[in-house]
Amino acid sequence: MKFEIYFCGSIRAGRQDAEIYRRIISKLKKYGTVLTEFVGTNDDSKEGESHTKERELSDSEIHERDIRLLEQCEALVAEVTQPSLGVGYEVGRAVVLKKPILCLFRPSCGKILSALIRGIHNEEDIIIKDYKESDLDDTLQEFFEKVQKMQEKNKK
Ligand code: 6IA
Repeated sequence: MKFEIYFCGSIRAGRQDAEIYRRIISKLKKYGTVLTEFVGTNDDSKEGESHTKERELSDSEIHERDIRLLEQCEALVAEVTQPSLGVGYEVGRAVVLKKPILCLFRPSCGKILSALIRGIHNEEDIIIKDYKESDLDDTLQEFFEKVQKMQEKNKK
């Protein structure tokens, strides 16, 4: 299985889960290419050149580039525990683009997930999943098997 994956996580809405994003991204690499690896980059680390370039983009360039990547991707995975306008917007655009979607939410954080995210679950190509990190391997495997089956079905 090799997919182009768009990963979403909070940036300006708060970086408290950045380390979790990084760990999810490293697991996603088993299933293909993560188009938005910068979401998991440790903000305090020495930044590589590509990350430095991220900072030089204007907001409209970031938006344009992210929408292009969103159109290109074959699946979107979002960590939605830390509420973020940008992540909500990306998930909404991915629904309209009919991309397979997996939203990951940690109930242990004590927050309540927006009905506008929880409510899009359909058990088929849009999965909203309450998870613990120890469940991640199984959750990702199950989701990408579904994506694979959907792609095979669409080819027929
Ligand atoms: O509203 P937020 O900033 O929390 O929205 C986060 C989401 O929007 C992420 O899933 C990203 O895909 C997207 N996003 C927000 N800011 C950026 C950005 N800024 N670059 C690319 N995508 C972004 C500059 C890069 C930063 C790592 C220095």
